[in-house]
Amino acid sequence: MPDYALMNQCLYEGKAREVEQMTRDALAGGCSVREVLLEGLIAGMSVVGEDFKHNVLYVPEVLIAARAMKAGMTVLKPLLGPGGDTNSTGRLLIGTVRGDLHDIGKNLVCMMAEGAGFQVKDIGVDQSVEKFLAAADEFKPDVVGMSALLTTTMSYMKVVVDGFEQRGKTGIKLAIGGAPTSQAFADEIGADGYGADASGAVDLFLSLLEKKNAPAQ
Ligand code: B1M
Repeated sequence: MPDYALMNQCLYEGKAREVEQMTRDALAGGCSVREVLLEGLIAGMSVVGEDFKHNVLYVPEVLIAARAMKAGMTVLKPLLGPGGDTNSTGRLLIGTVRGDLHDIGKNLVCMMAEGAGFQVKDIGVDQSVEKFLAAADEFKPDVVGMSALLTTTMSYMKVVVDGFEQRGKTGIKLAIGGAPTSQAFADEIGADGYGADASGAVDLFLSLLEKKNAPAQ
């Protein structure tokens, strides 16, 4: 059993190399990708979040911790990569909405979606409605996913939803996620669904795909 408390502490202190090595060691020791992700990485980041909230940590420390988290995620990514039944999957366009620079959760969603066989186009952070629309024209997604971590940026999701509505969505399903969002908020802004976490997001994308491909009644 890996010392997840130590791994969490290393992540907290931003020791990227140590976190990367511990991630490798945990996998080599037979731990599942899911366990290492949840117990080793996400648990450590939650403590960072709490201390950030209470002004124990400030932006530079959080950025360094985020870099350590990404180092661990880089090891896990190939193991979450495409495999399985690619016939049942679709195309996902995803980005963090305008004004918002948070991308760790979005990146995790991308990895899990790729793991489920989705073709993923990630347009990055701080993306305007125009960028979402232009990327959709080019990539032709089945699902467009939006991420927001700030209460001040989540309202921009409605701008994106409205942008797609005004243009006629042509069957594209719109999904949202990120800590301040909820199913109630998705309903309020007219999005097609909300995913609470990365695996919930993948379940959502799959169910939206099923709805999209269902024969019209
Ligand atoms: Co920011 N930050 N931050 N931050 N930051 C939060 C979000 C905050 C809650 C911290 C706090 O006060 N406790 C707070 C928001 C408060 C609020 O709005 N209610 C906050 C703030 C205030 C800010 C700044 C304004 C701080 C400042 O400058 N004064 C600033 C804003 C910058 C900006 O975006 N314009 C800022 C900056 C930053 C950093 C740059 C330092 C860094 C981001 C680095 C990066 O992402 N590259 C950062 C970080 C790291 C955080 C915390 C600590 C961690 C976020 C994270 O990565 N979590 C965060 C506190 C927290 O969340 N506890 C915080 C781990 C990740 C795996 O979870 O992102 O929730 P999460 O993603 C989950 C789900 O939400 C979901 O699945 C993911 C995986 O399970 N999900 C989706 C996400 N997207 C989805 C999309 C989907 C479906 C599910 O479908 C499409």
